[in-house]
Amino acid sequence: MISGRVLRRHAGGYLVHSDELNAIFQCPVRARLKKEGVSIFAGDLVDLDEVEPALSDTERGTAVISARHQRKNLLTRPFIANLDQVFIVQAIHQPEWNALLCDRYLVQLQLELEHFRSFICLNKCDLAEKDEMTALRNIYEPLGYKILFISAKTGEGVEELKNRVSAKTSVLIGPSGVGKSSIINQLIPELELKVDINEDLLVGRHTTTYSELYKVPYFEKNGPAHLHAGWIVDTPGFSISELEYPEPADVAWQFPEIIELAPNCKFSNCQHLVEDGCKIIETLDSPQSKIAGSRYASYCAIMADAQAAQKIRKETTQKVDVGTKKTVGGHAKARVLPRLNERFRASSKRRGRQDLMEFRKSGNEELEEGDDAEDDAADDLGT
Ligand SMILES: Nc1nc2c(ncn2[C@@H]2O[C@H](COP(=O)(O)OP(=O)(O)O)[C@@H](O)[C@H]2O)c(=O)[nH]1
Ligand SMILES: [Mg+2]
Ligand SMILES: [Zn+2]
Repeated sequence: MISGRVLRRHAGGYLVHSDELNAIFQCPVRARLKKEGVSIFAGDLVDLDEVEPALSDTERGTAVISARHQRKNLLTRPFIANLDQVFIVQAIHQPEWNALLCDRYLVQLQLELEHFRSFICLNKCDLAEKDEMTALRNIYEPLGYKILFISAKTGEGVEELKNRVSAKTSVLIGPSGVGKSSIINQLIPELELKVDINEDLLVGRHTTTYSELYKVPYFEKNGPAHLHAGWIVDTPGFSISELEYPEPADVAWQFPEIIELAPNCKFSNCQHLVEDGCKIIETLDSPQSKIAGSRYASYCAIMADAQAAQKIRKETTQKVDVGTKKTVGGHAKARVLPRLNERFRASSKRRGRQDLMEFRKSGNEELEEGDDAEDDAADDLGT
């Protein structure tokens, strides 16, 4: 039995890389796993059976995925399993630095992933002034977030990035146009990812419309004596509004500088928004404040969204009580689910999927369509 790493979906199955055999296999999934509702995403580690090596260089070997290993973690936008690190990529200019987007990602990642490290990766530093970079470093590094300044154009900082991604599984996330594909091209020149083209218009091979793990070779400075492969994933850009909203009570915990001061607030359930005796609000005006204005603004914006989403969730629950329902599943396997408010619906695909999974687990019935529904959900979320 050999094991492998799922690189991406392909032709109704998956492309799986075996480190042991140093080869990529085209692998369907054993029917039993499908029945059990075991999901498989890029980055998953799997067992392979019935391994048939390729007979020539121009074709791929085949194998069958017979088991999925326990995951270390799972990113849901897009779905990628077993990440060691996430690089939040932005530019300072073109497009302009967006503090809320960065902070929103940090919150999201911290709530969603375990056992991982996040970095802020500022690309296009050839277009930025030194003091702009210093200002950002002064905000984030005291909080424990390392910033990497790089330029995919001039190559500045790329060596450090190479060192960081070696022997690890990493993903680049961030809005369109900040240079994610350009960075990966610097790391793996032979890949030639398409750059600077509206991704919506593309359906070709190397467009970022699905998640795929790419192998990053790592050469030590004094020659290619020592080879540690890393894995890196490019992602399409997406906007804040597509992220799932956290519970309001969880938000403050994701801001280290707020949590440090919160015990001094007058009320133990202080939300640090408008309350009397709030130490966070008090300190904002002081010149020694450890809380950057931009970070507090992000906190307020994320709280506002989280509260609005919570309100919608409550209303939705009530609506279900008065019987607003929809049917999913089709055929004789239909199941009634609450119909969700328009705004909440997009962010609740994951929940819908969980419902589906639970339904299958509870399952005296096989929900074959479930697999498609799940894949579609993954597709929707991944594009
Ligand atoms: N000046 C400058 N331009 C860059 C840099 N990196 C990427 N670009 C340009 O930014 C545009 C978007 O890059 P792309 O890699 O497609 O961004 P993605 O949408 O995040 O994958 C392209 O025109 C790149 O040539 C950089 O470091 N400096
Ligand atoms: Mg791209
Ligand atoms: Zn407070």
